[in-house]
Amino acid sequence: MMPHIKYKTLPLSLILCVAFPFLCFSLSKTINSGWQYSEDKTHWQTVNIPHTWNDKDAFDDESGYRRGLGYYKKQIYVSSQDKDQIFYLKFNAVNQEATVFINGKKATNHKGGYTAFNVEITSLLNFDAYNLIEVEVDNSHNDNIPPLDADFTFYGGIYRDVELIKVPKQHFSLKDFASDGFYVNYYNVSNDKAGVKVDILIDNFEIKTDAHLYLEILDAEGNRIREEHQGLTLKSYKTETVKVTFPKIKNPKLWSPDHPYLYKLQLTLSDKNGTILDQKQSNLGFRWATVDPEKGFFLNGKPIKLIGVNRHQDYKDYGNAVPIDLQKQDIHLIKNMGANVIRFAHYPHSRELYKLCDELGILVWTEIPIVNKVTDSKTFFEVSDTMQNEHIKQYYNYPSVVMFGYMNEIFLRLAFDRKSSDKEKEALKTTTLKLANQLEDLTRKLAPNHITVMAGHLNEVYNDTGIADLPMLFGWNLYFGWYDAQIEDLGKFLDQQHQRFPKRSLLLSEYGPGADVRIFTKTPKKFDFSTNYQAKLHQSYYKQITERPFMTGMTAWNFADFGSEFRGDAIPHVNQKGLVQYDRTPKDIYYWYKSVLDDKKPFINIATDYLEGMTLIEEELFPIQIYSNQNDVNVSLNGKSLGGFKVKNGIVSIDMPFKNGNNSIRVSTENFSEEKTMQVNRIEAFDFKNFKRFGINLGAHFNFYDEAQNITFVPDQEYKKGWFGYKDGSAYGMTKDKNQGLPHNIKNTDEEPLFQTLLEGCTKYQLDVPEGNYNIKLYFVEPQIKPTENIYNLSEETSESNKTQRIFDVYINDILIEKQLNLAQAYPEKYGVTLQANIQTKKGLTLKLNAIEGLPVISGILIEKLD
Ligand code: GCB
Repeated sequence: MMPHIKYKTLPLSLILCVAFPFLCFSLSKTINSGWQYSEDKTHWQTVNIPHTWNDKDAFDDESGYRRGLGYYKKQIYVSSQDKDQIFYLKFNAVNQEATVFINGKKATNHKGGYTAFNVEITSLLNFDAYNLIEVEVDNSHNDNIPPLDADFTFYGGIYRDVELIKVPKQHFSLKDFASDGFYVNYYNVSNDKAGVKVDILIDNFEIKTDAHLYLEILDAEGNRIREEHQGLTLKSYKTETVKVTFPKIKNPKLWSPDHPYLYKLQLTLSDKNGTILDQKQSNLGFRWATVDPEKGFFLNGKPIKLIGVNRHQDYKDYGNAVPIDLQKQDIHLIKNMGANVIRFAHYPHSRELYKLCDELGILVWTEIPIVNKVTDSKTFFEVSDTMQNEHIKQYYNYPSVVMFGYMNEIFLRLAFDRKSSDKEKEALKTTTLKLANQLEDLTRKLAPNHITVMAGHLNEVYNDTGIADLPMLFGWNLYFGWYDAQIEDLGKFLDQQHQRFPKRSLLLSEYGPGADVRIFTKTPKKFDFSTNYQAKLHQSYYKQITERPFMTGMTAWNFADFGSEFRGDAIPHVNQKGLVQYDRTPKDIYYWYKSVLDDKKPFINIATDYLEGMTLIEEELFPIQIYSNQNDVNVSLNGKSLGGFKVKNGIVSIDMPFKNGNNSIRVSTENFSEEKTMQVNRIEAFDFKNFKRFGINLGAHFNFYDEAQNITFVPDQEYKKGWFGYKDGSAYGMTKDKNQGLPHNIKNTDEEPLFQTLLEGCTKYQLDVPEGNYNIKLYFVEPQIKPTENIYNLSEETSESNKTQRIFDVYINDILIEKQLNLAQAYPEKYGVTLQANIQTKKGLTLKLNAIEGLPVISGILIEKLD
């Protein structure tokens, strides 16, 4: 909406500028389209910004992602009409090192992939001609640029907007770490009054001259409620700092997640004749945030429990080059879930998103990517310092930002380091502390009204070194019930910490298990990747945090699944701890959070991540969770009422007597209802009635829905007469032993969860199917991995290599299917292998794996009745 301006009080030129904005002389435009990109400067292709060269290869099993150089070039025409203007290029983010050339001459080099940088290019331009911009981008490992190491993919490329900025010789400074050239500070903010001070930097690219500065504050309706004029004399070729203090505003409307009321600050610079030179604006939100080690987080003097998410910026099929509109949908989804806080992890995200947090009412923790370890090089220290300067100065004016951070799990690599001597480790601790102190001081100096933060992993080193007491708020990233111990241990740990360090304010800055929507089980277990385990962990954590007043809050890891190239979770190269999938389809747990956090409108969700094509066996009941923010709900199945239920902790859990075929669940309150239909294949035990296809996930306690074949592989069991199961052998996989069991990237398949669990030492498996002709598919993989290939794991243990050869013959009903199957020898490492055969039987199928050497292994069986 156009602000309502009282023209009478403005100089003529300002009136003209407001009425005819084209009269303003500063201009910033994106130049994102039609860049040429090459990896070798020989073969060029046309691309648009945002762009990354790792959107595909970071998910490719064979290639791994290319970390190295990428070249970009583009021509821009500059007219001599603009010869009195000053030109800048602004790169909003290039990962991770960029060298910019204009017409063949080096203009700048920038290190760090997540903050913006500007370069002034005026003297390098040719007028009335095309000018060549070239950018050499490097995302190879660089010991001087954080992050050195982290659990996310470092996609290379120019992945945020590139802007061409053209300004008159006097303008709001573009030189202060690519900030907007002004910084908003609030003073004496309370319910009764609120003060605003603005520090403004103005660059003069000429000899001494007079200018005029005009600042106004508009309310949300566009009414001007404050204005300040200031005459200036700008020194020759200097940057001037101007401080403007507005008289306090009475009875201000405060900003909060529930009422994100925003004022607007508008800044106008004009020359001595009143001609407008430059304009800027910013959101203003009156709020003050504090933390208390006993009572938690306070906003505007009121306690509020911070409950929200961490967010990574990448997105399925886009890498980090995600269109901004798609990214904005994330923020809406997060708000819709009822969250009141986002930790933008582990680096600054697009500025547009912070602006959206201002508007929607979400508190923000933002940080720079100093993750897992540091080095003691001078350059690393300098780059870290510059990065935090850029970060704070570029993100300072968003009222949603209340927390500035600078390190995550900075002792992670040290804790796992088995090579360095004690002396070397001590030296690294000292270096890390030195950098932490330096950055803490810098952050407090640059952002004196913000809360400083840092996050650590489960290790005493954060206490021993005292690093946890540097920031005003310390975040623990805790994975009890995943990498460590049990879900219930969270509260105990936090209580102990609180007791030992009563002056320290705490946040649970990360938590959560991996979860794959294709995996479900009645008996959720650690590391099974089931959505049921995800529900169990999050629901318990929420309870444990909300019942502890000293905890400021919790931010789930992670809002969405994200790319982490070296990982082999149930989907390889993806960290699956998201509340929503990589393409942002919500997992059930997202809706559970909504049911406990958002009470604005009645809400019901039937948790059905895993119900697609479900197979159930005879009388089996399956527990279904229903999520709602209502107190009571009525539930019916296939038109028959199952009764009324009390909702506790947002949940009603019901063992559902599903029938074979389509089932419809209806959940209702007085004036609101929700319905879902699902397909169940109920197979009757002991006679295989309703049986057409039957899949078993060998060695697993969970169901796996295989989308490509549209079938659910049921959990394994010991043989029961007339039914199916193993006669010997033992489960080997994710849940048997943490290290053995960590999921690995299995090649040649998308059905990892089927392969990742298996039976070892099984020589006989029986299915008592009726007479018929069957197609039988057997799934195999050699499960042992070398310790060096062990994936990212926060536990202290390592796996041992005991790679032994296994050779076995495969028979079905005494018919030889495969002689001397030797998976390790005949196939590449961790390669999914299937064997298929048609077998006619009078009664039953008996699979025999006759060992010649070592213990036989098998991952799955799928049988299809042909007639
Ligand atoms: C952590 C890290 C985060 C990882 C996460 C995980 O503690 O801070 O970067 O992605 O654990 O999933 O292991």
